[in-house]
Amino acid sequence: MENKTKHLVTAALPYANGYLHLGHIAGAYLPADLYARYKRLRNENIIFICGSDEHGTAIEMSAMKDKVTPKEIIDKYHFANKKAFEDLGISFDIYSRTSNEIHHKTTQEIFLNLYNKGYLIQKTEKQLYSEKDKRFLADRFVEGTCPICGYEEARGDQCENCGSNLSPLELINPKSKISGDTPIIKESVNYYFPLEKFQPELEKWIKSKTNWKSNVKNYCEGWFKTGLKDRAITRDLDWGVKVPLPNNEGKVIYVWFDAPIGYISATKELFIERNEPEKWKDYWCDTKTKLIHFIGKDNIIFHAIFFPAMLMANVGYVLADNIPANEFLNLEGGKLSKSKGHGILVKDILQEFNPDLIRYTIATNLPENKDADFSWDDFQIKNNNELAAILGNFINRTVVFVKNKFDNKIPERINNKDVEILEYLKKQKNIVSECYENFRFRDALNETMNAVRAANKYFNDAEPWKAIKEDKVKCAEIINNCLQICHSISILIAPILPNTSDKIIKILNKDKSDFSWDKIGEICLKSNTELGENQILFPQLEIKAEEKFVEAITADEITVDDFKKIKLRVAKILECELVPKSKKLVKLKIKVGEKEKQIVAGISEFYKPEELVGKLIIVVDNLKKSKLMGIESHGMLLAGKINGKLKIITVDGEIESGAEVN
Ligand code: B3M
Ligand code: ZN
Repeated sequence: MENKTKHLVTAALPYANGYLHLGHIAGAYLPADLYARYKRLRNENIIFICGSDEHGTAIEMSAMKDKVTPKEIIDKYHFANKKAFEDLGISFDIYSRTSNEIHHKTTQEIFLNLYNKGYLIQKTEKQLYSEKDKRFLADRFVEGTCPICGYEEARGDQCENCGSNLSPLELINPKSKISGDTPIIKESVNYYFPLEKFQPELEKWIKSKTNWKSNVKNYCEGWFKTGLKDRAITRDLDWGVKVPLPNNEGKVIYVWFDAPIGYISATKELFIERNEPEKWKDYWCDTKTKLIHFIGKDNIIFHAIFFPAMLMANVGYVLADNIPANEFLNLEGGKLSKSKGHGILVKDILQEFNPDLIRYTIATNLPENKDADFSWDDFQIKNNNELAAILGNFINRTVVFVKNKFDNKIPERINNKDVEILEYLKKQKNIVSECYENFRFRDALNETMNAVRAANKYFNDAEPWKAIKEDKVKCAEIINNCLQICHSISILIAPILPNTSDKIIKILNKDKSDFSWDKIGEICLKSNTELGENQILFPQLEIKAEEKFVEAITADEITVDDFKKIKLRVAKILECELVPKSKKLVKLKIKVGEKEKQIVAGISEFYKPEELVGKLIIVVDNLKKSKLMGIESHGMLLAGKINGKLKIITVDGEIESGAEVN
């Protein structure tokens, strides 16, 4: 085994039953990516692990609701989320999934190991069972009358009306949500993990972690005070990892038991891909590994208490070195979390905006110590006043100067005396490193931008536009410095702005041979090299984005009455034109019965305006007016996507515009 410290970085496995939103990114994935990229630039040994969490009742429920199989649900969201991560530049070494066979096997091995060591406790409990559905009905699969307030649609785990926590057995008139069947009470044996037994060991372990964030330690101390309780790790469900013991048909392992094991199985898979199938042990079973879990605060108990206890019981596995959990990111003041139902989806915001701008804005707003806020105004300001005005400006003014005054070639440094700015960069690099090492990513960003500010100040103070007239040798040295600084900056910003970093390297016409953290502040560019083509890194952003991407993420089931509120009508397209400067939008004039109105739709990638005129389509007629890129839209047309291609919903045959659809 290698002697060097190994960094095993994990980011929480998102459930594959919904799209990723910015709250997810701010909570776990961007900080993890910043850290991983920084470590790679230092040539440290690091692997970065993630994947989809594809089990749990939520997925089985979504499948039932949509009348599809759980497999269809997880495939849809797994691939969509994998792509969103890639497009945002989240640089996992592997993005695996817990439905993979290797994961089922690994989970079963760990479960069996605990069983064989005598850790697991069997408990017989009364549960609701539907003879019609031939299954036990877990919490969410039953509905009935709340014994506290009388609400008739209370769930098996909670009454949404009065907020009481319930167990399915307490419901009056329970009914299966699958078939409406009235369940009977039947006994079921489930296995429990003895968490209580591990409390002293866990407490001692967490006490020794003096560098953990206080929010994480406080949560844990809170749970210790209440006292840890044993936890059921099997469930009477269909979907999940099967319990690997005889006479346990119809039982699966609890999702929070299998999900963190996903980190281990994904590591195995990574090294199978790399043709070193045993190498995962170098990371998971060696004390020289630093295991770091990036998560949101709602997952602390599982990563700081439950999973470590599982690993303690298994013996031989490394425990977390740190768990830099974040708080929540709010959107324009409201919660961005999935449960609240509103947020900005990563896949949507990526359609219109530069991924580096998204990364940057989120990085400046990371909810490291308290909840933070994302707003569209801030998004625009970050682009125009920081990325364009500070970073873009420095690169551009340097490159333009070289083009105009030095024939687009890197001028020579003859005296090589003016090195103070390079010394400064070396020091600043250490300050930035310090921030990354301590998971202070907002500070890392600020200190990074301070370096770019210093670069601009150097340019201003050195006044190359004067020097070019008075002392050409001096001017050459100033500009040579500025170009070396551009190279240093491309490295320094790389964790945060990886695409921009690549662009700068291209503009400098440089290869990646000196692209590492220790080269910041060094002279790496050769004189007389011709520069590549210049480009504006951050064009001004003037889009009124406020109303754009705030979409409902998950819709709950609706009643017929809810549906009746939506007025769907047949409409005829009269005119259609592209919206200038937008990648997707078209403006349509439509006729709905006697009335004419304007709507805006994001379909220009798939239809030419002239193809649309004359078509009969279906619109939501009573949608609240909104503005898209400053243009009013008074409705929404219906369209569907298949294999990434969008198709407008049209009508079959003769039906007149204005007809109601229901
Ligand atoms: N899937 C919860 C979540 O997405 C859960 C995390 C698993 S980490 C092992 O927030
Ligand atoms: Zn109630």
